[in-house]
Amino acid sequence: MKRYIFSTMLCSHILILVIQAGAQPAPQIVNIAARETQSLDGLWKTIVDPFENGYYDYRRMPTANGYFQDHDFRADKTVLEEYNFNTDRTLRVPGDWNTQRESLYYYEGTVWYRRLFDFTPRDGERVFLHFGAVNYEAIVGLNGEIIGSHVGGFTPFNFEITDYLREGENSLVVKVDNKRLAEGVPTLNSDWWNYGGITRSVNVVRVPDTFIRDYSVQLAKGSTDRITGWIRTDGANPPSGATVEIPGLGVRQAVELDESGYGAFEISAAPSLWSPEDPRLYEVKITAGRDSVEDRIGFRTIETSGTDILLNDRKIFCRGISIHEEAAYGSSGRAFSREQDLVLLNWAKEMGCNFVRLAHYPHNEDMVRLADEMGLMVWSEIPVYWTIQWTNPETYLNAEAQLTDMVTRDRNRASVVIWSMANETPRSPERLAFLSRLIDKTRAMDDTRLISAAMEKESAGPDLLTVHDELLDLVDLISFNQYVGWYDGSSEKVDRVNWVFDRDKPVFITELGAGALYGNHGDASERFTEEYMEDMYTRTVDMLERVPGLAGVTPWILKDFRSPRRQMCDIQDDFNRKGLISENGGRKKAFYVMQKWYEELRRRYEQ
Ligand code: GCB
Repeated sequence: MKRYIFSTMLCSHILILVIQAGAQPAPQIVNIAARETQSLDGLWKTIVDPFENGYYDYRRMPTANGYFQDHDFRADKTVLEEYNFNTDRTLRVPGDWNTQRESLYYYEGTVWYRRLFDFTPRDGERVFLHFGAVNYEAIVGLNGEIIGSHVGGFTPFNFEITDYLREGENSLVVKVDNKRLAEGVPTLNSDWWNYGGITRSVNVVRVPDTFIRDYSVQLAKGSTDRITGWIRTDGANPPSGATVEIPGLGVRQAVELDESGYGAFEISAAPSLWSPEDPRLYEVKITAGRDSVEDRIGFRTIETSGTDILLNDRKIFCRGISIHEEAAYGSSGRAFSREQDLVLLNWAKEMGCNFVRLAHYPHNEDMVRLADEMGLMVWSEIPVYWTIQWTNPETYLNAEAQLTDMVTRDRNRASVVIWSMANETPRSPERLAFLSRLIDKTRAMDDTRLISAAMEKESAGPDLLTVHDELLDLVDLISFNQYVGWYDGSSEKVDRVNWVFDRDKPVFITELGAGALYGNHGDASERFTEEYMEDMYTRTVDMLERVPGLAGVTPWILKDFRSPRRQMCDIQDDFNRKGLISENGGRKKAFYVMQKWYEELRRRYEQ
């Protein structure tokens, strides 16, 4: 690829062409943890740049001639030059900037990050730069040259940097911009904190010239004794064959690769099936030419039959909870480590869950891998939330890219049983067309999991509720959010409400809840007290027992989480208070209502 100097502002129109002409990330390399990596986590130097002094992107600052608006800013040297990074102001990577520096608490804009690192090239190797996630837009420069850009705050991306690296010291600069955009995914409006920053780990990844980039290993749809999958290598002259080994099953299978480096396989094997009670994972080793990669994979089936969800052919009830990817204790903030994830998932376990809804975007990879190990089924979703620009082709491509990256990263995780397309999106023909395309795309990538979306309820008569949504014909579940007893009437209404559905599919309530400040006590009729929340949940449990075909529920939400929409002083203080647990670990009374009900359900279903 032809290169242009990142820092030469006079060439900025060329630079913009480079970005627009698709300095896109390379196809995603899966299972980075199993690779030889050099971690770039740690303290990075930073410059906060709300006016975009360092770099103007004319797509956001259009002028008549398409050049920069204010020529005063066109210095020869930009913030990309070393002397401007002569600062002690650092931010930790991974991490959001909002909870690391007080002045950035509400900040939405650009922060430049720089990190120096030493590198020693080796023959026969290719090198990639892998980001777990950057929210929202990242433009990446290495040694003064742009290597590419990425949009979307919750999915991994990687660039090949083999030809950009220098022996010795290298300078990596990332422009991170978390400004909300009307055409973005999510769009301007949401109910969670727009944490900016390099929010997940950054790694330099070394792989052989031709390497295993991606693979799928899972039970064939509907089968418990056939493992199917494929392997995809990347690089010139791929080997003609690969091997899949699963020592725990005595499997060693040769796989033929075609000229493009792709090969599919099918293996007869009868693994012990993964389930919440017995989350069995098998060591899997894939070898192709000089490359090999190891993973731990579980095998299970997931299907529906009428109103039942069947895991390994057995009817289950999904005792779930919704979770935002936010750390408990301390300054809260975006969760990024296994330890932080473990706190959240252990709380879900303590409540009696066998299922988690990872809302409202793909969480970090550790979360899903831990769910695999701990026996928690996962609902995974992309941030197509509320009112996306349904007719904007760029918005569609953005959503599809996030979906594709989520499925690519997690398709080998047994815990993930549901891919969800959207949350509470108002009905319209344009939205239906948009979501249908996403559904088709998902089924083409993975026909083994259930597909859904969190829809909205509607009235079907006095105190009678239902879901009427054209999407119901395309998805596997009747899944929807409902807040009877909170946004819809007060607690007494819960007792009166009944539900009716006109589809023979499992019903899944993806949200319900009420807000309470932990430690705020009062009468059960007083909103935001623990007593109101407890009473509302107690009545809701009775209502749930009346919902025909109910196969799962994920109340909103495990932990109080930050949201700029939540401004009630001394109660909310920037936190959505619907958590069953406070941000510092206080179990609210309603937590025990759910725990008790889930224990009953567990016994009932003997899970
Ligand atoms: C919803 C949204 C969720 C909000 C929640 C609330 O329906 O899906 O993102 O946080 O309600 O608390 O209002």
